[in-house]
Amino acid sequence: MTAPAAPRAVILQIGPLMPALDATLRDHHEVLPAQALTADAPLANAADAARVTAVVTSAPVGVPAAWLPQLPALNVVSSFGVGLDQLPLADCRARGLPVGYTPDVLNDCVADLAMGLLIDGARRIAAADRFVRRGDWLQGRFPLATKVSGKRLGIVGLGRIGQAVARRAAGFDMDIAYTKRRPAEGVGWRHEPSLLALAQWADFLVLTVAGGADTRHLVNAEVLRALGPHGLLVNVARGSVVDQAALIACLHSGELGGAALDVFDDEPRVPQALIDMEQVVLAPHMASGTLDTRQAMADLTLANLRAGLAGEPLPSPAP
Ligand code: 8YV
Repeated sequence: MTAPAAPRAVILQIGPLMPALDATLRDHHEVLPAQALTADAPLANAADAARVTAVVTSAPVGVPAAWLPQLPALNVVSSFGVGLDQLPLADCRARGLPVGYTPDVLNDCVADLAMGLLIDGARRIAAADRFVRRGDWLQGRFPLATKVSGKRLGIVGLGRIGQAVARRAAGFDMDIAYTKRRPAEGVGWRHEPSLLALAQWADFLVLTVAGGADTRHLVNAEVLRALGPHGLLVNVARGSVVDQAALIACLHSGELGGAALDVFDDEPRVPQALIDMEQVVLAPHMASGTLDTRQAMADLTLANLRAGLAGEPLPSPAP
């Protein structure tokens, strides 16, 4: 880790982090592990919970709001990742508790993977790899795929990651439009207020919008049907943004052409129906998963932790 270590603290670590970050935390602090997804209380021992001065977690795991009252000595929550949907921000704010997260440093890698998934979904690279490995090439040709360059790309949520996707897509001569509550400032791409209209127009629909209650099942059966039998859905946002049952039904019926997914409803469980479909590309929530980016995320997680423990403003506070 290049970031300096925080003063020694009692850290509640929720879920595993990257091994180097785990090790740095253990080297410099007393670390008490907890499992956000299974426990009602952060720790079996309430006396231990009362000693916790910092929580370190990751974006997909977050912090259960019900745990906060059980952690009276807490000074800071530091989350590894950009997503805020699993963090009890309002409760933390009410308590004056700083929350750190790691935006920006992952924009490139998430956008790179979005483009990779898009190209794979259209050109069927993973399916072609399976075709060659099975020896099917000896029997005949691989089916023709869908052209990528010059197509219509719809982006749902033109935040920092969405804009990085758009810049990459411009290199593929794509016609780019996006949906967002208000037009993004300083960008030349077309704003389309209606998601349904965007899906109807687009060949490829890429989701980069934040997760959470506001966007839950934003992409429903109607939107998927609008994208249509030749359309491709790419999701690097959150599983919750898509109605997964509707997605499976539309792929089955052929009302939607294909999907390339990095995120799911109940990770790491992926429905067998998706696994069984050749027109679906599957990835294990790995969009930010490069050594370079995860290192930068770890550094920022530690920097936020250190500042919070020292009572200083966080370098990257959650909004
Ligand atoms: C995870 C993510 O943080 O940043 C986010 O919101 O979902 C990811 O970058 C990463 O997969 C570690 O769990």
